[in-house]
Amino acid sequence: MTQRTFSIIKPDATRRNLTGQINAVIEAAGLRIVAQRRILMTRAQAETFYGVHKERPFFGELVDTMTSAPVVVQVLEGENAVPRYREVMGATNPDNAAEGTIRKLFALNVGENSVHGSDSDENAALEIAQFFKAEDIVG
Ligand code: FUP
Repeated sequence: MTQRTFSIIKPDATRRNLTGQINAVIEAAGLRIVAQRRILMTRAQAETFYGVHKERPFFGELVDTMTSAPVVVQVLEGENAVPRYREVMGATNPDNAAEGTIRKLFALNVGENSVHGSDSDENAALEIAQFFKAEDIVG
């Protein structure tokens, strides 16, 4: 089934000029980038986006990190895009990420792990809607 998921290329990766290399891994995995924009997230955007983590001890640091440099927000489309992209990203902590995954290839540590990808269809729809208008997604 063709699905969409939401992706972020995070500050640690944009800072090291890895946008193109990460996009190449995404495309080689059969996912299509159907919308993409480079932005500097505001604290309010990051706090909304990571709202589920607001009680966690790392929340402040997470918001600091996500607003520290530009990010690239993306909509990816493909067969089972949500689980497929999770597979391509690898485990949250790069120490546990499988060979060939984006996080194994590029992530620095659990807090600077280069990419975000939605964990369910429901969250994908909410996350896409936070950053993109329907007419800006061209599949
Ligand atoms: P993921 O879905 O793989 O991005 O992982 P989570 O939703 O569990 O975590 C979201 C973000 O919180 C991570 F990408 C980085 C940050 N985080 C930490 O900084 N420390 C942790 O122990 C767990 C997550």
